[in-house]
Amino acid sequence: MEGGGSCGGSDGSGVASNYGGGGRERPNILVTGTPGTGKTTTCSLVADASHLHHIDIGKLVKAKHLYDGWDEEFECLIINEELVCDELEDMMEVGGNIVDYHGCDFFPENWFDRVVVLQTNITILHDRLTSRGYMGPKLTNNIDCEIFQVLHEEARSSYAEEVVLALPSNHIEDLSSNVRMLTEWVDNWRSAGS
Ligand code: DAT
Repeated sequence: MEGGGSCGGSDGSGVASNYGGGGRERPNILVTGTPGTGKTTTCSLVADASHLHHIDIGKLVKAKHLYDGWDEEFECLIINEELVCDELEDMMEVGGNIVDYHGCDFFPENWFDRVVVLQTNITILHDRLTSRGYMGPKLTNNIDCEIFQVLHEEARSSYAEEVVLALPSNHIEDLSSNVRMLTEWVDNWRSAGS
């Protein structure tokens, strides 16, 4: 992966287990997955439909200089995870955020009520990444990341099983159904205390 399965979740639909903690009035969602799987596209549509605040960690890191340097091999910024978490803390406490990043093991577990892992067929992902100009180690590393389901494993080892949901993101129909399902989940979400 740059810098750094099947449906999880309690019922696979993502709609049943929508009671969260943390005292938030609105849920926080993390959308993760290998670069090119559709995180930004999905987050931006869900954010519009559900009135969530879309936080693109890559953009935030650049804008606020939350990095330690540049990785020459993978041609990406080396993010400072502690600075990123400090930057996000207050917003995450309030809730109503959809966070978009190709990593998930350094955020506090209790920040998220749902962790979505997008997954893309290797041939499709290869086409998306090459058309983005990826080549060499950056391309191979990202493809390997998807083949070995690195983000799904990372999510499963960092968050409770019922919070993690893997979703296919190959075709436009997947995009529509993922956005619809997540929007419905947000609409039905109630904090555990209410
Ligand atoms: P990411 O943020 O994970 O890097 P992206 O949202 O930028 O990915 O999407 C990469 C490209 O793939 C972009 O051209 C939009 C397209 N795309 C994303 N999800 C898709 C889907 N489910 N069906 C078809 N195209 C999709």
